[in-house]
Amino acid sequence: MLKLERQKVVLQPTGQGVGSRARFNPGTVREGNTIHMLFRAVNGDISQKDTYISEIGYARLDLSGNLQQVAETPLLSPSLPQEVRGCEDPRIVWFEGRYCIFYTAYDGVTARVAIATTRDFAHVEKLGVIGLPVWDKDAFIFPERVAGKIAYLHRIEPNIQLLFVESLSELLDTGGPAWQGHLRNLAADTVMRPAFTWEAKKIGAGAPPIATPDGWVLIYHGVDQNLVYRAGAALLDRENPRRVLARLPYPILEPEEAFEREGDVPNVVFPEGLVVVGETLQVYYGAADKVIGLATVELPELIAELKKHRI
Ligand code: BMA
Repeated sequence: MLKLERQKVVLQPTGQGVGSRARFNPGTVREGNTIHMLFRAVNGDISQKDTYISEIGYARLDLSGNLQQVAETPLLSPSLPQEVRGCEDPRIVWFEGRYCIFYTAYDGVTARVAIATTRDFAHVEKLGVIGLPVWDKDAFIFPERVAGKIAYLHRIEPNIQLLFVESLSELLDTGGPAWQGHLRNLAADTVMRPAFTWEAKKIGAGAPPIATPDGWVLIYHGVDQNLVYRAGAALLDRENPRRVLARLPYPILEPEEAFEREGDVPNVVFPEGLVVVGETLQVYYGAADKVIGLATVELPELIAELKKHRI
């Protein structure tokens, strides 16, 4: 079995600044020799639900995952009615000239997907919230068009679905034909369903996938019936990513270390950011809803292992 190799805790709360009590679930993107990271940041106490509201903070790392800077103010904070209870779980994609940020907008009742864009991680524009009447999260677009279209992966529990659209505005228009057709054909548009005991309750994608000649490498999370969160890996067809080419039957990372087992929510590893450095795949993940860890694997080894588990 192939497992991710833990490297270190890269970011944790210090009692001060953005995310003074919890810094977790990081989206990442590489720009040259810099890694931009956005993370879920909480200043409140999880035992007092009315103070437990997330914002999204920014940090910069070098290519070894060493922290260079944490911004003093959050990049995204609740301002829309759909996110009064928090902006959570950011994923970042460089797409057609700017960074697109996909995050969870939570109003205390329903979690939805919101989109924002930035060029510099200092100024940000909120494009809006995808207004489905159901709980929907764990979403992002692929980093490049697939067969000319924007490929959008999301999770209406307990499965992972994929929608093709022409534009981000079409993605925000849930009343439009693309979304309406998708909702009518949700079963056919489903990419992955829980298949193994360790992911029996629900699965959700993870991090925007990495393009390789063998297909898209997707890292996702699986939740078991005891609410333990683990990380899994799959390979999706390059031209038709609704087709799963391979999927590992076992998790590649699971809560084992103290910082993954104990925190605000126990027994959680929650990958949201991938960075490729040479042949190494870096996986950035939230641990126990408290801190951020880095684990790695050699990309050729992961692909070779995936190929042993073709579907
Ligand atoms: C999910 C999200 C994540 C969190 C996980 C475990 O539903 O809220 O932000 O890490 O639960 O608590």
